[in-house]
Amino acid sequence: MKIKYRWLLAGALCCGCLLGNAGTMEASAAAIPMRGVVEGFYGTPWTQTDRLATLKFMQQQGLNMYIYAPKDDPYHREKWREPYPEAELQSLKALIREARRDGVQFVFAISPGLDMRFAGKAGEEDLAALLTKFDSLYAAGVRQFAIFFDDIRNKDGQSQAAVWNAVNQRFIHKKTGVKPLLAVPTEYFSEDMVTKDGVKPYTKAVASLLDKDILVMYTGYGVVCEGISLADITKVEQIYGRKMAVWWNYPVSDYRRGKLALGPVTGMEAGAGEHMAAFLLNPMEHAAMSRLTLATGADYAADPAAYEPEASWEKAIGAQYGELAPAMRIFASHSQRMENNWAHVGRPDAPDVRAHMDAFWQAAGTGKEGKLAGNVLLQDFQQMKEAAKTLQAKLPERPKAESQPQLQLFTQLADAGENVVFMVQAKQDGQARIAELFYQKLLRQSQALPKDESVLISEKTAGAFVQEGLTWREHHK
Ligand code: 14T
Repeated sequence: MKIKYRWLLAGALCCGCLLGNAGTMEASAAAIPMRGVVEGFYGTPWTQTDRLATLKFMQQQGLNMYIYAPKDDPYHREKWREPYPEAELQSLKALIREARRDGVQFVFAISPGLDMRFAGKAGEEDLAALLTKFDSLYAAGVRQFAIFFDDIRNKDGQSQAAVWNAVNQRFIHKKTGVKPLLAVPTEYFSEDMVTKDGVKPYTKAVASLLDKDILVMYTGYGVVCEGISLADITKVEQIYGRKMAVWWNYPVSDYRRGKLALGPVTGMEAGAGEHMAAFLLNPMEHAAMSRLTLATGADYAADPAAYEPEASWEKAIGAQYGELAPAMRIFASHSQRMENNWAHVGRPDAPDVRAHMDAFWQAAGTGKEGKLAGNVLLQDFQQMKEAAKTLQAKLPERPKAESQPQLQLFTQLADAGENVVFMVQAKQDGQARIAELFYQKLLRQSQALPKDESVLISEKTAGAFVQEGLTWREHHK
């Protein structure tokens, strides 16, 4: 009951003030001035309900900026020139009103780079179209704007800078009450800004031409990377001649959609926060499950020097899941690391369980020690299964729907892992026929696992252990 109540409180239908100060983060003097969420992922944009609930949640967390930039809102990117239809405009207005009530600055972003024309008459037309679009959103109540040129082919820094500056001078400076313009350049991570010979031409052009009062966003040394080092952010600060705004690509999961990113913000080097004009987290398309990370990001941005990822994460789990916290801690622990060929961020999945597995394989065949290591692992798998069962039964609707596939896979992996231990123990007890039965079961279990990457959890821990069990069998026939 308690837990459902908390979710209701944080939901769209209720009043955040009832929550009192639970979970509220007081921003210290050292807080990063602008902190919040950039809805900037590819994939199904958040619903109106998601956004309204997130704005309330942000207020509770002391987050003060929401950038509206869903890649797959046609009127944000592909059809950026077209005005919002009346219904969509009404929805945006409701968000703008809610944001104001919540003390959150609503920023409207546009991504015109797919087909914007920069030169001659066509260039003037497109600039006019952009200004008209911004005008309509100003009329709707927006008081801060952004122009993004990420993930496009055009690398004409001079022309892009001319657009940012023209909008800055003809719109941002002219309208009353409008806050500084935000910009995402095409080279938006530091590895892409420089070569061994120095700053690349695009970045050089933008950095030298861009009006000094325009805020520039960047994602770190990579698009999705381990953290922000002091050296990196000061290097980019030097290049751009201003403090940078950080667009943090965690917990966003659009490049690995089968996985939930449920860990804390990590990798922020001491002192880096003092150089951030803004810290904005790009979330998952799963709004409810994004909240664990968002809460830790709020803690980080409120006081970077005092931030401790583990403590903040524990606090967030407790505040958001109440009596379900122990189960959620186990599940979330197995779903933190986001990694593929080019992306790598987040703590490793369940390193404690991974260590138990390593100890188990070390001890396999060593009699008593092997038995003990196996029993430790059996306990882990038991806890995992119980956690999944509890969450399946008791999670509120939204988080349950968002984590359903991963909860199911989590159960499958724990079942199969348990079976690996049984198989190895039987074999070591000299019970070859029983070991064979466990192996047959393991085969069936492993064949029932998803064959693609559409559902992912604990790839290098619970996931890998199943494969390790099969490999072990190959060597112990
Ligand atoms: F604007 C940027 F700061 C940015 O991060 N842009 C996109 C962003 O919308 C997306 O959510 C994020 C994570 O996938 O990364 C950027 O998009 C990319 C970049 C790549 F290099 C998507 C795929 C890539 F290969």
